[in-house]
Amino acid sequence: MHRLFIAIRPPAAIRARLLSLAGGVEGARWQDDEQLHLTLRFIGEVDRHRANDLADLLGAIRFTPFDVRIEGVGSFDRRGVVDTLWAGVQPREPLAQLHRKVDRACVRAGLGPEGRAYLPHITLARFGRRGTMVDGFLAVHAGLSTPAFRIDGFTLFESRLGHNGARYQAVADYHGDG
Ligand code: 3AM
Repeated sequence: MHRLFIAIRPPAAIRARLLSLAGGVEGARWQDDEQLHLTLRFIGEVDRHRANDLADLLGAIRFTPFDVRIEGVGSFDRRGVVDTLWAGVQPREPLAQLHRKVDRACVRAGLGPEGRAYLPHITLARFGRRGTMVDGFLAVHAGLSTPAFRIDGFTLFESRLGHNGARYQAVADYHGDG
């Protein structure tokens, strides 16, 4: 079985900016350079046969490249405890459109439809069960903003558990038109 997800790797300069935010939050496990990504769709465990079908369907997706930028920061909670810090991405609509195309490919490959609302983000840090206070971080970086960068493709990744959290390995790259 393979644990898969579909994501976009931001360019190195953007990743460097995001890495520079690390620090000063108790209990945070900051993502390293290789882990930074913008998820389009989480897939989960699939067998090789279904993964191959999905890879073919992803190859048929057409989209026009578009520009986005990092804007602001936020957090996700699980049962009232903060478990993720992230950087926001704007504008959201072209990413949501691409997400819908990827989601249709997943459904055609026999996977379940997306279960959650799609909020484009790049995870910066995760927390253990006890969570932490992130208000200071959110206030300091509320105005975070980067230059625009182009989204002209996406990648199918396999997630493997390593010593310092999940390691992500690119399985296949897909490119937009133009
Ligand atoms: O882009 P981020 O870091 O937010 O949290 C996991 C990560 O998202 C998410 O998939 C991305 C690559 O691992 N993920 C992991 N398990 C998940 C699940 N059961 C999940 N997303 C939804 N449902």
